[in-house]
Amino acid sequence: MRTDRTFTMLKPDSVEKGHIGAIIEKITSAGFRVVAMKLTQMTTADAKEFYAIHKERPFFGELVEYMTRGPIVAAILEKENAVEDFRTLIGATNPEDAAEGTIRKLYAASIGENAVHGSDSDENAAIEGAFHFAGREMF
Ligand code: DAT
Ligand code: MG
Repeated sequence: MRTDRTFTMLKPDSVEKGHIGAIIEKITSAGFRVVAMKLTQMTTADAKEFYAIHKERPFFGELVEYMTRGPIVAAILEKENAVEDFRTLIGATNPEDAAEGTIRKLYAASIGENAVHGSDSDENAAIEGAFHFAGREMF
């Protein structure tokens, strides 16, 4: 069996609204194993680097403001087909388009404040996990 990893963040709105426990319950119930997890806060420089691919987009400033306004839960998750299955579990970027039962449908307020991040490829999962965690923090 192939075992893969993905990277997630429970974004500031999820932490502010007290949704950490409910969202982690959905993630572990869906078969993901927690490899690494912590409460942390991104600096402006961190958020600009993490989301550098979006730097020319009109929403970039708002995205950086939002992602740095309070703590996040960062985590690395393991499961067969982790990247794709986690994207399915969180739902579409815009919660209005997200399928029933997905994390964004349940907990996201808007496309800008959409509750959770999920890596979009195995390559980015490795880059994003290493951005937030040292090797000794992965189990
Ligand atoms: P995803 O997080 O589903 O991978 P993305 O990589 O296209 O989506 O965008 C990263 C984040 O940027 C997204 O989670 C929320 C924000 N964002 C994307 N499109 C947006 C838009 N049209 N207006 C405001 N924020 C947006
Ligand atoms: Mg993305």
